[in-house]
Amino acid sequence: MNASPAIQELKARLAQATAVTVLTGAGISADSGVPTFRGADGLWKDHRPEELASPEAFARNPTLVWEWYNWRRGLIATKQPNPAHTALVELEHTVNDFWLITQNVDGLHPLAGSQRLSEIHGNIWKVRCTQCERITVNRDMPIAILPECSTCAGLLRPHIVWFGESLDPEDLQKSFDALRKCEVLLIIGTSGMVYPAASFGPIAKENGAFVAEVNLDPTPNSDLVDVAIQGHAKDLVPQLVS
Ligand code: BV8
Ligand code: ZN
Repeated sequence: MNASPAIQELKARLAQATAVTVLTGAGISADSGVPTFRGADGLWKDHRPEELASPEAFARNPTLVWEWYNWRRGLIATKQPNPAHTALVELEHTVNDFWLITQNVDGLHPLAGSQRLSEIHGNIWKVRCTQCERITVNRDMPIAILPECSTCAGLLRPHIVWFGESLDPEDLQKSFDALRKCEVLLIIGTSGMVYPAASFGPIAKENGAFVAEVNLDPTPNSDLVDVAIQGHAKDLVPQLVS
């Protein structure tokens, strides 16, 4: 089908860019069957995000928080990357200076083969000891509740950035570098509500990047971007990259 002028322009810019940064959110995994956070089938529908994804919730009731993460790990374990994830791996191999910033904790980008990426909100398959801070990959399904560190017997928590917690300074630095130097920033499948990721579009814009958005719906970013393309990421992203 002949692509719209917006898709053609974005495709051309991606083809000639030497530095491209991509920011993804839950929408890119929706086509893999992973529920989004704030959509109709939202993961949060029976829980408010702050209710469970916060250090206070974990301190108050670690068992409930681990039960919720076990449910999510079980769900995500059955999901595969979709053509949008795969297209970003292709883009990573063709663009000279590429960086992927994802807010997703589902691990589908690394599973698809993305290597030049920052998982700025962590990864649901990683756990961190609350005592000795050791980070390990744990794919137990389900994880034993309450999980203990094999080194110091401390309580393990998901290695995920909860609301009210700061992001890893290294991830932030890497993200800011990528936002400053990119010629094109492609924002895919995020509602643009959660900070600091919500400020990444404006930062790239300030630095002169061509900013584009792929989303089912308009978002707070839509007024800012140079091109907003509406539709499913699994259909649109491969068109932009091929
Ligand atoms: C921090 C891990 C400093 C948990 C997550 C008031 C004002 C401003 C900021 C704040 C405030 N109050 C508090 C804050 C700070 C807070 C924040 O931003 N709150 C928001 C809610 C207002 N941020 C923080 O706390 C961050 N830390 O700021 O540190 C600090 C330190 C101390 C005290 C204060 C501040 C930490 C944020 C990280 C939180 N952790 N996840 C877990 O997953 O278990 S965030 C969570 O939301 C996920 O990571 C998710 O990725 C992220 C963003 O959501 P989206 O990815 O955008 O998903 P969503 O469902 O919202 O949207 C999906 C989109 O896809 C939609 O637009 C939809 O249309 C589209 N879509 C759907 N299907 C498709 C599609 N698009 C294309 N194709 C499709 N098929
Ligand atoms: Zn430990």
